Amino acid sequence: MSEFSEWFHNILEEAEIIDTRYPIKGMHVWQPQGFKIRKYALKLLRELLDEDHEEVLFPLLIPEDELAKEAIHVKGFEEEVYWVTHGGLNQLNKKLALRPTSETAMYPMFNLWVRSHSDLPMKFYQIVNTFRYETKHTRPLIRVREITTFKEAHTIHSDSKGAQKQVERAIEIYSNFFDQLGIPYVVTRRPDWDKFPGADYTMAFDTLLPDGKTLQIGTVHNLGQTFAHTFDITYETPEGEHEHVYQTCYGLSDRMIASIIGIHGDSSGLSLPPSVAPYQVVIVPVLFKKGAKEVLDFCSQLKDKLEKGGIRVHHDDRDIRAGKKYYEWEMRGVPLRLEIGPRDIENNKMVALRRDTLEKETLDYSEETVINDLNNILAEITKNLKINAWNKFQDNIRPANTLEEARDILTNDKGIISFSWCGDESCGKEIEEFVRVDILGVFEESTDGTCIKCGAPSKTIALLAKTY
Ligand code: A5A
Ligand code: MG
Ligand code: ZN
Repeated sequence: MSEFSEWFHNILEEAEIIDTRYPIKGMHVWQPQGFKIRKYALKLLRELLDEDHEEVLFPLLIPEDELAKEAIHVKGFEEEVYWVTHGGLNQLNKKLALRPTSETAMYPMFNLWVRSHSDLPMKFYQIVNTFRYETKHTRPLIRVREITTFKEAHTIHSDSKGAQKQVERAIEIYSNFFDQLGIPYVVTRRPDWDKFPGADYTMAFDTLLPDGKTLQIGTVHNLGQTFAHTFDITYETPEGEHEHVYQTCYGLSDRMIASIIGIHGDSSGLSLPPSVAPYQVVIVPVLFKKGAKEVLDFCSQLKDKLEKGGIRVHHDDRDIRAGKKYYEWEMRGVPLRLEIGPRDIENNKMVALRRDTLEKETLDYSEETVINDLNNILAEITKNLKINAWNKFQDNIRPANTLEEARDILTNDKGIISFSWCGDESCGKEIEEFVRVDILGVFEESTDGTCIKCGAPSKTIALLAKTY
């Protein structure tokens, strides 16, 4: 196990995020702390999507014949599908698949729902569990067989331009989401041999975990008319003709939580962005024999005040050593800790420790401004987490001019390599073979260089990385 892997598994356990002892490989239990982080992350996501999408909920089971209808799609998933074959003691005459994703659950219904051009566009999403019998090494939150937090959006458009625009819009929504969490990312167009089964093309978000491997944290697919033809999804044009629709879909998973944990965490444990922290502030009373009651009363009142002001706050008045409390809240990633003793109350002060910097400072306490003051610090923490994460990310993207150079960098420093590529599949495959990692995708169009493999004028700048 790599150092990061070990850290990651330990923190999931110690911070009570996920219990991995459930007796099915790749299926885990969300514990209360993890569930809260997940809940707040989904709250941010729903706020973004609810602007112009509608939330729906489809059944978990998909009839075999619907799943099989779209040949390319089913081919891509056939090795990963779990099947329900029995109802009680009776063998079902039609097997039912546990959804690996919901195109083939939704699109037969879209066939019924879409009527007229005036219905379009339609934009739906659902947040559900999906099941994939992954054969690569499973890891909690990163590669699971029950994806418990699968957010999938599905949109329907009357023309190709509408679908294309929606791809851009989805990239904007996901960028906004990851920005709020301070998670750095790069967006690439996946090579054709690595696109979503059934898509015209796939755009993907990748981030970098501390061990130098990238993690695909989201994908946006332009489905063109492939599924529309398969499921005969048509609309009536103003002229009374029947035309097939254009579709997109885009998804996120538990990996969003994995990246919050993995990217912001450090040797002291979690370090959570305030927007998803179960507690944003913890108050630790500093007690001496004399004046203990006053301090506890002050801290309780402060807690009530902050709570009313909309801050998620906890008053840790347990009768244990303060040092133990400090250790625990740091490990759990609480963004801001306030330490308040009798002297502080007397002087209208409080000591604050920021989890992101682990630095202490003494703040002025004023009843009128305390909520505003703390919110400002929380906003600073959010900003600082993001800046640090992006700096680390950008430091780990390195250009390479030759394949040998690319291989050396990947061996010594890991991270992401940028290189010029002619765009040919055969060159791409040979590059992957030589450096023994995957091409993430095309980062941008550029004719400035020559292909790192064949020397022909390049068409693109693409990225290479060892991936999860
Ligand atoms: N219907 C589309 C949206 C779809 O299924 N796309 S996808 O196959 O690319 O999956 C969406 C996202 O789920 C991926 O970008 C990846 O971040 C995540 N994902 C895929 N398999 C996963 C697994 N086994 N464990 C955790 N996350 C996974
Ligand atoms: Mg897969
Ligand atoms: Zn080439």
